[in-house]
Amino acid sequence: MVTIDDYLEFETEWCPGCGNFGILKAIKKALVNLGKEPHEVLIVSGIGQAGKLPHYMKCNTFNGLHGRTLPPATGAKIANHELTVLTVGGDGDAYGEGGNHIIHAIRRNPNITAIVHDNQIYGLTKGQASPTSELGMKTKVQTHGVFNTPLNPLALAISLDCSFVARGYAGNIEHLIGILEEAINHRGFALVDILQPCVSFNKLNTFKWYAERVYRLDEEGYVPDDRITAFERSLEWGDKIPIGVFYKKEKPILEDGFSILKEGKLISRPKDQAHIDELIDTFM
Ligand SMILES: Cc1ncc(C[n+]2csc(CCOP(=O)(O)OP(=O)(O)O)c2C)c(N)n1
Ligand code: SF4
Repeated sequence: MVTIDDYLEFETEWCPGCGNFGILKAIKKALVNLGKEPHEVLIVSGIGQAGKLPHYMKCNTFNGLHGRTLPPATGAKIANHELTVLTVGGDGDAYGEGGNHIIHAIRRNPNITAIVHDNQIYGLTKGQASPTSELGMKTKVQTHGVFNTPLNPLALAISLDCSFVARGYAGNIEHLIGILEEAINHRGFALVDILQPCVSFNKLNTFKWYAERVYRLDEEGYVPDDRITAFERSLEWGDKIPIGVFYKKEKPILEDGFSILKEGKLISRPKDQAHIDELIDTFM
């Protein structure tokens, strides 16, 4: 039986107290609770502090370009649709540099879980504003305060009828584990935006700030099956910040469109090297 030790512990380069530690623990625990062995899992990351996460656990990993987690993750899922595929990245990676990709991944609906460490700042590059930074937040670059409207990832995803939309909080690991389990089990594209305090560069959205505001949707009897209600809830931000599953819907996934996958994994099919060489030659 798989245990958390199978995913191994590594020394990290994260700052002490960073919200990323809680997310790493929750991802490992969710995978163990679902009985997933490391060889059955692929984690694709981009660049950033969040993008380092796959370096700190043993499983299949791919660390690609900033903002470009979803194209290789989608390719890998098509090549081996039996893999459990997760992507991880920061809010800059997912919604800034990768903003185009997330929109089209939602439309395609591959069976992938996209995990976003949303610290509302560019952490690795030492604290510039990101797409989710609050209006007025001052940084070393935005010295007069952020004046671009923050992107609301949940509202965006729900407006595009994303098949699973949730928000977790790195300060409530038990709750986050449950959300991740549900997201990974969901058949379709699942966006899990996680409030992740960056203790070094975001002095506004701290653990204390969140602890005073975050509340659980499930404790209010919320049912995540209505798109309009979900959209309304996604706009709630300020004195009260909801966490949990906002919206869930069953719909056809990208893999359903490839009938050849019913015959088994593409990677298990016999390879015709002469045909591959012929194809490569067409690019020369
Ligand atoms: C295309 C591209 N643009 C910019 C950079 C420089 N860069 C590397 S990490 C980073 C910010 C990362 O912020 P975020 O994605 O929010 O992750 P965090 O470090 O906060 O976890 C930037 C701008 C890059 N590597 N590639
Ligand atoms: S800079 Fe921020 S996000 Fe990066 S490791 Fe430190 S606390 Fe975490």
